[in-house]
Amino acid sequence: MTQRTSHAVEVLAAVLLVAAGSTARAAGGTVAGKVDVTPAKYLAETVVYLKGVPGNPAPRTRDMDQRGMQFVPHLLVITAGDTVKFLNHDSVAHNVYSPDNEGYNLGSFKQGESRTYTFKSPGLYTQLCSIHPEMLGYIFVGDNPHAAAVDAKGRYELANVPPGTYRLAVWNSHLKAPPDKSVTVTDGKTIQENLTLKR
Ligand SMILES: [Cu+2]
Repeated sequence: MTQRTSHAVEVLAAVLLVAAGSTARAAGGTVAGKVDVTPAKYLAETVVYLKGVPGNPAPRTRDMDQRGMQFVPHLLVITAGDTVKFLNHDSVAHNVYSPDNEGYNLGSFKQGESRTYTFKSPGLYTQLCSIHPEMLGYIFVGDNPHAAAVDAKGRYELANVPPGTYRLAVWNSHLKAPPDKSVTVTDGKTIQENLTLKR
């Protein structure tokens, strides 16, 4: 083997090792289950998330629309570092602000315009419009990407979680969260964890 070919083989081997490593990390395990919410009218405002999952996810941009005098989606789940692009599809001007955590006020803007905000800190941000006090949305900012709103039946799934032991937590707009649960995630396995939220 020439020196040159040998170098090419080494580079290829290194690339394959990195690829294998990232595949293993991407696989991970899954935590899934159902959240039982009483009263059921608050079900849609429920987020299940894992605390302290390591990683350095690439920032993303997600949309929150203002349409029909509502924030759409009503609840948006993102990760710290992500940007939200606020749109306006109504014929009236809307304002975008939140008094929570570090707070923001993106001013008022007309149909077809948009504003962006990058969320640096994890937490729950009530999303309000100063022009229309009846408008209310929620932006849940996780400290890692393993957070999800429940579906219409209360089910959730947190996939591709790197192996480890974490605290499973739940947030709801009106109901007190039960104590966190400790969960141990292993590669290729799904853990079932059902949760109950009551007044
Ligand atoms: Cu408005």
